Amino acid sequence: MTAWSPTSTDALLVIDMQRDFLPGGALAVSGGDAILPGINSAASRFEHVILTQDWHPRGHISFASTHQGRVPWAQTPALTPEGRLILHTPYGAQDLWPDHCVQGTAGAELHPGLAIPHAALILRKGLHPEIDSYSAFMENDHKTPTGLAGYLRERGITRLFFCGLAYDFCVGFSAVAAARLGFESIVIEDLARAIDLSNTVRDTNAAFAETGVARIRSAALIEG
Ligand code: VGL
Ligand code: ZN
Repeated sequence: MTAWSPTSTDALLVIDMQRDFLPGGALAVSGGDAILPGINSAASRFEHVILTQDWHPRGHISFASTHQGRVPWAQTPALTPEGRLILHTPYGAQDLWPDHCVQGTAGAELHPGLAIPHAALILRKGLHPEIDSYSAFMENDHKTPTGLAGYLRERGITRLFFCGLAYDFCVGFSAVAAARLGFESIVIEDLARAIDLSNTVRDTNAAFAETGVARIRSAALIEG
C-alpha cells in the first residue's frame, strides 16, 4: 500500500459536513456520522484544511419545493427512468432535492462533532439562486468559479485530499473539478459516504478514472 504523508503543499478539503447531510438532517446521507471521527483525525495531520459549506438562499433552484407551481418561470421537473427528479435548466439537468442548507438555519451549520479548529477557510457555495454548485471550485454551469482555485494557488498548494459528503455529488464534483484545474486530487474513500441515486457512484468512479483522481483509504495517510 502506498503511504501518503501530508506536506506543506497539501491541503485536506472537508466537504459539506453539515447538520442537514448527517442523520436527522433534511438531506441525510446514510452513515455520514460514522466518518466524523476519521475526518477529525485525518485533519489533525494536515497543516492546511479547508471546510466547505453548502449555503443556499431560500427558493434555491435545486429545491424541489421551488418548482411546485410557486415560481412562475420555473419549468416542470421531470422524473428520469431511474427515478431521479430533475429540472432542465439553461446549464443542463439539475437534480432536485428537499430544502437543505438554507443560509443561516441550523441545518446549514457545520456539524458540532467536527473538531478542526485549525481550518483556515470555510468556503460557501451554492449561493446563486439560479445556479447550483456541487463543486467547491466551479458552479454547475461549468463557468462560474468560486475562487477556491485562486486561493489554493496563491498559497502554493498543489495536492488536494478530499473527504466528506456526499461522495457521488459534492466530493466527486469537487475532486474532478480540481483535477481538471491541474491539482493532484485524491479522494479518501472511507472518509466519504454516497447519496447513491441510480448510477451516481458508478458515474463518479468513472469520472475519477477519466480525470486521474486517485482513491485511497485513510489508513494510507501517515505522518511525514
Ligand atoms: C450535496 C446534494 C445537494 C452534497 C449538496 O453536498 O453532496 N448534494 N446539495
Ligand atoms: Zn445543495
